[in-house]
Amino acid sequence: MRLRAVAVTRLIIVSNRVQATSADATANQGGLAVALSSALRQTNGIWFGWSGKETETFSGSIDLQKRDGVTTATIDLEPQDVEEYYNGYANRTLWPLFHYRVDMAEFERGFAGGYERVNARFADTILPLIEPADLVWVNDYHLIPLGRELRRRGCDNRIGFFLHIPWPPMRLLLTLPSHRELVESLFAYDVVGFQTDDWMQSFFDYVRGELALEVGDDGEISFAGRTIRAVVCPIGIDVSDFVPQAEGEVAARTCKAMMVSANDRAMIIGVDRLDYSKGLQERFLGYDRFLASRPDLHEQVFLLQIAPPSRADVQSYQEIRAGLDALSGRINGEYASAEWVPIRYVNKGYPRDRLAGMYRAAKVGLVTPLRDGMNLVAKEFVAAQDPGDPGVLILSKFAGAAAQLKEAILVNPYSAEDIADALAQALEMPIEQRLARWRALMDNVEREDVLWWLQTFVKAMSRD
Ligand code: ADQ
Repeated sequence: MRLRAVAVTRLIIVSNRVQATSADATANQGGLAVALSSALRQTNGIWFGWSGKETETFSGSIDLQKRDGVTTATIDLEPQDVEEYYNGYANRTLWPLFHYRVDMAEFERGFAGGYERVNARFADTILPLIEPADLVWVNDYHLIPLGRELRRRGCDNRIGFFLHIPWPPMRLLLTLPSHRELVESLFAYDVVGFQTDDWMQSFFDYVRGELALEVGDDGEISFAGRTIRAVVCPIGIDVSDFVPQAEGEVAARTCKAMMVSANDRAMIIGVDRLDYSKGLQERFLGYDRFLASRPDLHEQVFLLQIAPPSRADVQSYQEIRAGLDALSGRINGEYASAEWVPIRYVNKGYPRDRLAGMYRAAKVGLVTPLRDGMNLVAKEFVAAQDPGDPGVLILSKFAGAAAQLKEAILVNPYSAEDIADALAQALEMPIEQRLARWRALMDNVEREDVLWWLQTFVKAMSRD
């Protein structure tokens, strides 16, 4: 990806994990890693974060590397840090709560303590790397208090924070024992970015309702002597990299192989990290309902669900995996014939070029998270389509991407009937309508790509 005159100032990007990806990397890493490594390629910045490795005793020693045009700086964490900060507060407290799953959120003081400790460790380690003119960009829910920790250590650079996941409604956030401290720590930043206006409005509800603050026309909010600006800045994909991959040789071979194996059946594709927020069980139940209501289409369609396991150390993720194994087995057992299996359920990741070929071979992209900050799979599906014969995107109303991708068939992912109806509509959609919808979707995916996201956020951060 070429960066058109973007950051004049050096960028220091901080996120939990640092995974500079080469274009052909298998991406069972999240969308954040994919997007940031694309964005940082050919810039002169540093990407700082946890190496993913553990060490007996925290030393703060930094592993500095230059890979694929991106300088990365990583640190190892102690096992207790990983348990309390990463598996604990980030993945068992904030992730479920911010995806509206209070029922799954675990509130443990030990987790909160580990979260504060690791954020302080990040600040200690990163501070010597920061030069006076640098822009510091902190990413995601793992690191909300990092800006405050940096300020406490005397950092007066411009610091921005971007939240990749939803911001929860005020009444849900109130269930977090330290909600106020968490929100107040955001006021250490200069700019706070959200994927959609919906998430930003939930944040405003909290600062108005709980902190009794006013929100200015420009999203400005003042508290304890500091003023932050909240902005909406939806993340996109690296179109200039992904479209050529979708049109490349590997994708063409993969697409052809899929077509042969599909044997004239229409393929519906789902690609998600195995996570309860992605609505996989509800999706399978919607497909089950579709099969029940349309016996005429049996043997003519199949669902390819690709779902590489993630966060396998967390029990709820083990449970969802077991649940999906059982459900796909039940549906296949009920409908399969000697020649046809209705669900092909694959628990592994694929290189991006092969993934692009699979998207292209599909007639329907089924993207139905129960709640998602954005969802990059929806955008990748659109970008990978054959412009002369595009597939149809079915998208959850509750994905951030729905605010941009309005020409998709938008569904309520909790409703099996909604999903079943949308599948029938997508599979029977006339070519003219498919073309018109795809063109409008692709215009958006091309216009608001990852470069646009990077430039828009950096511009907001640079503004005095
Ligand atoms: P994620 O929850 O990880 O990201 P998403 O945006 O869909 O979700 O990104 C997933 C990425 O992983 C995509 O690029 C996809 O291609 C890749 N991927 C998934 N399964 C794969 C497989 N089997 N093989 C290869 N690649 C696979 C978080 C938030 C999202 C937000 C992003 C970016 O939860 O809402 O869109 O960050 O901000």
